[in-house]
Amino acid sequence: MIIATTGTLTTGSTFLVYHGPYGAIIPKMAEDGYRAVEMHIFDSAEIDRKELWDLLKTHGIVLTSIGTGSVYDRLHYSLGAGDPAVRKAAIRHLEQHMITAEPDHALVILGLVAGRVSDCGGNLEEFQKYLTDSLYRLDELAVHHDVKLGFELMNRFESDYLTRIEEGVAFLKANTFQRIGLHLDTVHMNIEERNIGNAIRSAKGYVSHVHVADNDRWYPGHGHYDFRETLQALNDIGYEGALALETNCLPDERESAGKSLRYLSEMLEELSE
Ligand code: LER
Ligand code: MN
Repeated sequence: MIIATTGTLTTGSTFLVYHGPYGAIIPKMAEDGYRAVEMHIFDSAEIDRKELWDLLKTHGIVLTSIGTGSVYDRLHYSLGAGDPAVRKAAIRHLEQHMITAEPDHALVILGLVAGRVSDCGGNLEEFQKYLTDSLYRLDELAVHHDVKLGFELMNRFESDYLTRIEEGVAFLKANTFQRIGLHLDTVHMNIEERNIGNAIRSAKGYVSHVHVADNDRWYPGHGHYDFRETLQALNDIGYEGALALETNCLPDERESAGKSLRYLSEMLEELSE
């Protein structure tokens, strides 16, 4: 497992770890000891991809994943929307992220952008059909760009479709996607799962990405989430992907980055003993 921090160009929010221009935040991540990052990007067509990739290579940082949810908040793009133009715009938008992800064959997150049944007038059957059709199209594009996709299971307050691991596994088993796996998040599992360790173990072969944050979205070790149980279960199923720190940068960026890295590194070390 590799510990990835998070970064974004967006400033003025405490959500995620490093905020600011790539030229400022990527050197800081490396200085703080990180070797991997998940970048949250509003629109991949607007960023300077060459600058991003040159900086990542110069500082020895792997791009594990791209967070995509801000387009749902800002433009309400949704893969299960009733309006075909909205679904098409969402797919076109996500393909731009796949192009950004190409050099490291990174994973593009399908979280908030998957949408909600309420985006489809509350019609569950239509929503399921539209979302599944969109996912098959994205899956083809992911094969073409040689990248991965992670369907994020989110809690009931942020999603109204597929919130538990059991449901996510059943959905993937019922389909034949080549590049789509489940993306877990400790904050969501903490709300939705009865037994987190057993739920993770039941998803063997299906987990492609993991977000980590304590139960209050601060750095791991701040609250009462049982990271030892989660890391043990991920280890048990042979998970070798990222633990991406989707935390708030509280009390400040450097302290949250440092504490997260120390806490998780020590726990991973214990597991490997
Ligand atoms: C997105 O990755 C996520 O986990 C959401 O809770 C953020 O709103
Ligand atoms: Mn998440």
